[in-house]
Amino acid sequence: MGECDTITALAGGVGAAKLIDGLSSVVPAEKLTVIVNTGDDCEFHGLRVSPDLDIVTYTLAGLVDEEKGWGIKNDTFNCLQMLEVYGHETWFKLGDRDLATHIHRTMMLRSGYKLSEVTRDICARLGVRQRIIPMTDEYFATKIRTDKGTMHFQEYLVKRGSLDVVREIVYEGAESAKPAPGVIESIMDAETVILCPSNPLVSIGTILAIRGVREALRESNAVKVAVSPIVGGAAVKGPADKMMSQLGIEPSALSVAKLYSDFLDAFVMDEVDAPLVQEVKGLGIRVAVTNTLMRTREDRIRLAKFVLEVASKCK
Ligand code: FO1
Repeated sequence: MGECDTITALAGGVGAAKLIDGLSSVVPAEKLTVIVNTGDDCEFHGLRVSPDLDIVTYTLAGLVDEEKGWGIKNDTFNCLQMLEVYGHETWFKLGDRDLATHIHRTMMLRSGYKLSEVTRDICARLGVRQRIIPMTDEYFATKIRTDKGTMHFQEYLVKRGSLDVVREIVYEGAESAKPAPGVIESIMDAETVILCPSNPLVSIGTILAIRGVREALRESNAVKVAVSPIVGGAAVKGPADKMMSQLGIEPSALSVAKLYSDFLDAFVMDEVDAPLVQEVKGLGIRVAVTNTLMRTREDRIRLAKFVLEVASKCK
């Protein structure tokens, strides 16, 4: 792999994990740090579930269910079926092997370990050598205010199928949650910071809502490159486009670039969005256009290489 910059990636769930998987095959493990959204974290059946941390960790460990992009491949759901017999809500599909992760995490948290320590332990046990850091060790919950009431993001997304009209995103805990150890340092010390193609409001937006993160991105000498999760006005996955338009933000790659324009050096967007190039450049951001869809492992690696090339041209 030769000489390589130190890289810090800001990540949400499935889209981010694919790019990080691509990066992992071109960047030595010890050079890659991933800061992960924990706003989606939720308690189910008394257990702490950290979906985005698990998606990234399972992907790098080669355990992820590739079809769904989350959970463990070939998992079974016996425990969940029995919970249903006992009358519990089972809309969040936790597999038997996945449950072991949540039991282990919850036990460690109850023994007094921080989420960042638990994450390090899980990574070590699953053979993941990249550094994965939760954005915060403290309470933070993404809540969605809709006409049907305010609900946790997972309830909005999974239980109710993101059908409610979003009126406001509430970052509960943002005033008090401190960045986890290594978050600010890894942004300040990196040569390249990559904002993965994740929902700019509820995945990257939550990380940016943590005290000091946005300031660190502005101050860091790293080259900062984002990959658009919006292609041709639609989200590649999830409700980002719907959420943006319901909140009065046009769902476009340009809008994503605007959300990051105070610190971004370069923006990678899909070739279908080539007509927006001049407008993004008008924000004072370099633009590079490529096929950003990651259908195969080769696509992931190709996009990762492309992003690194764009970053190296910004130096
Ligand atoms: N997403 C779903 O759409 N349905 C599920 O039942 C579901 C279960 C689940 C279990 C563990 C896990 O780590 C992730 C899971 N996800 C599920 C994904 C998750 O809700 C979201 O994709 C992320 O929170 C958004 O990044």
